[in-house]
Amino acid sequence: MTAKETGVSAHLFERYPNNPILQSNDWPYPVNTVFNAGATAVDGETLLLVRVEDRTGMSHLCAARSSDGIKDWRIDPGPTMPALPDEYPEDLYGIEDPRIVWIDEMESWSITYVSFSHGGPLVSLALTKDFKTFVRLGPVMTPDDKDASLFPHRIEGRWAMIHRPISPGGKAHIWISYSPDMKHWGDHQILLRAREGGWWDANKIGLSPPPLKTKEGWLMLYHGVRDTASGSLYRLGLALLDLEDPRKILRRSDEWIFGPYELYERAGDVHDVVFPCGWILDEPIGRIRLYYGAADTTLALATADIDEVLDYVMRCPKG
Ligand code: BMA
Repeated sequence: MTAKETGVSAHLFERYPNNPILQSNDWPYPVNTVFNAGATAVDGETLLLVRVEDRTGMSHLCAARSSDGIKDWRIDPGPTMPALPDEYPEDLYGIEDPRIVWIDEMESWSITYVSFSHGGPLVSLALTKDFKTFVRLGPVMTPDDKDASLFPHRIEGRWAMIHRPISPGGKAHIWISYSPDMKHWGDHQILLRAREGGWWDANKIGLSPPPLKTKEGWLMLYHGVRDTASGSLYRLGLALLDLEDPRKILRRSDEWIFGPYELYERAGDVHDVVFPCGWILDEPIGRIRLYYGAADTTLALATADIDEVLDYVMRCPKG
């Protein structure tokens, strides 16, 4: 497929030909849609924590496991991580869009997710050792805030979190904040600004999957939301952050590198959305598996060669 056919200049990510890989009729219980999954490797298998929207319109998270990360998914028989509004009032209208990061120091995975509270969407944090029981640390960012992920280790002694608050007037930049204990967050600052005017990523951007540590820096895939006459258009771009100090942006792609093109990305409950929350690097073959929600309806997979992605981002303008 040429670049022209996919509508992007950098043909880095290749769609799995049998997309979507998971859809609502694969689920062991009645649901509306399955999309926006966090991803990680557990005991040599791929685990996806899938956002499942039920038939009330609210979402919970459900684990799906597969040995090749593509097919033969074993899906938990019920919600793995339900919203628990009686204990956690911030979960009132459901929980959404998890990002999963293995934290060596805690010997646990962190899950940053959106709790849809009475006051709007906010960022909550949980830890798990097995994706069966979860230690819920509660809200860590106030509304409106989404698209959050921890870094896998402390940076100069502090935990760091990328997230996306919305400013009055609807501008949404990507921020970074720090914490000594994962509970109290401060030292908030803008990490990556939404561009302005006609850019594909003007006015509203957000982190997609967690930052990926590479030899060149933290690789960041982010979404840009274009406001068009027919609604929002979600596309993806790349940035590279300094390994020692991720507040330094080393590179940023001018062009989007992936966007809605196939019918399952263009049509669904929300049209023209590609929304990844997880990626896994298969180290031995040097390929990234990117899991993304397609049109807020199904879950799809695209893969890329990590060296090609890094070559591309290193040729992008300085951030
Ligand atoms: C964003 C998030 C995502 C969703 C996207 C498109 O704000 O809420 O969960 O996929 O909108 O609807």
